[in-house]
Amino acid sequence: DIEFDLDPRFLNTKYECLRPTPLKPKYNQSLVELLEVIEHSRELNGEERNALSYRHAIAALKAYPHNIKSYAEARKIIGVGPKIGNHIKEFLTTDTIPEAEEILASEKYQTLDIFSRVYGVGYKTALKWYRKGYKSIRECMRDPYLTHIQRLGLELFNDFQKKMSRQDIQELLGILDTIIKSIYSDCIITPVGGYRRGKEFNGDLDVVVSHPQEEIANNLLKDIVEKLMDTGHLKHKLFYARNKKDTSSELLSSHRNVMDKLDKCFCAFIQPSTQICRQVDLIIAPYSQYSTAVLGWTGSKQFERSLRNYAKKERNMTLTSHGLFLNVIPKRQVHVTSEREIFNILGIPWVEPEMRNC
Ligand code: DCP
Ligand code: MG
Repeated sequence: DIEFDLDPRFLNTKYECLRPTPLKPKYNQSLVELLEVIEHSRELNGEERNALSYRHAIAALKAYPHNIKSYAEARKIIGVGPKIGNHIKEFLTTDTIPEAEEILASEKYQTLDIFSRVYGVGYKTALKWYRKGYKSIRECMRDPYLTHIQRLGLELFNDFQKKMSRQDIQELLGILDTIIKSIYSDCIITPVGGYRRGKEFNGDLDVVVSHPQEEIANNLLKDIVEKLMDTGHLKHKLFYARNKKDTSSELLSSHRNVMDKLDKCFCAFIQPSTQICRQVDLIIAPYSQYSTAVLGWTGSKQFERSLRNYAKKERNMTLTSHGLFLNVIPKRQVHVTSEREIFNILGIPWVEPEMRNC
């Protein structure tokens, strides 16, 4: 048996949030890439449970401190069962995974992969278009039954496919900063999502905006969006939601994987220097929910999922973008003011945003 130095508390766990995961893991890269193909194909087939078990195994491999050398070693990792273990065995002997190769070569996968990248299109719509025989974005655009948002997504496809460098994002942040602070100078503007996790190239920009005065924060979305329209930066509103300001019962109702109830606008935003349309997701958080909103929107999705699961199963708490709650009757909110405080209360070692890339 091969010896390896997994710290059982922080490495070999089913909770990704307990261990640091860098953006570019040093080990097991090509294995991870092949497993990601299978995972994505499960997702495109609507096999969410199965996709999730691949995601757990992939996350564990990304954090693993050296290259896997044997089936036995792989199977010692929590999340690597016989199925995925066998794929790893295939990889160790052939340098590839036959199923992943088949998926990559299949026209169905290639087509669904493209369609599912369209804004507002999930696997179900992608599959519907595929079954109608469409092979390209151009053909989808001729579909007579498109919703408004699907048409918009298809029209914006080329622009949205272009990744943003960190410099592109800084340009957008500069504009947002100027415009938002011209409305209220003490707004707090925090870039989150992949950019905050250190990604070199990003598909969109996610920003959490807050203001110390509750009343101002409550109406901030409308003010910002109006100004962005007036200045000509905002081309289309892809998604716009303002939610009733209510008591704590509302704050608890966001479930796992369901969008939170923070005010938000997903914008198609013109980048001045390139004239490319960029997706900018604006999320408004009341000051009292600021730290949980920033934590919740920093990601990765898998990191968030594991945090919420950990809070629930190991601490009897509920963590959402709106706050941290004790699951006693009646539920009680735990007042938090920073990400670090949330990690402390949950008893999770601090993980830098750059290490939340599971
Ligand atoms: N998020 C979440 N659940 C949602 C929406 C968002 O947990 N329903 C979190 C996790 C994401 C982050 O917000 O990581 C930002 O969402 P994105 O979809 O923009 O994801 P990323 O920024 O991580 O990646 P990308 O480069 O695709 O934008
Ligand atoms: Mg993002």
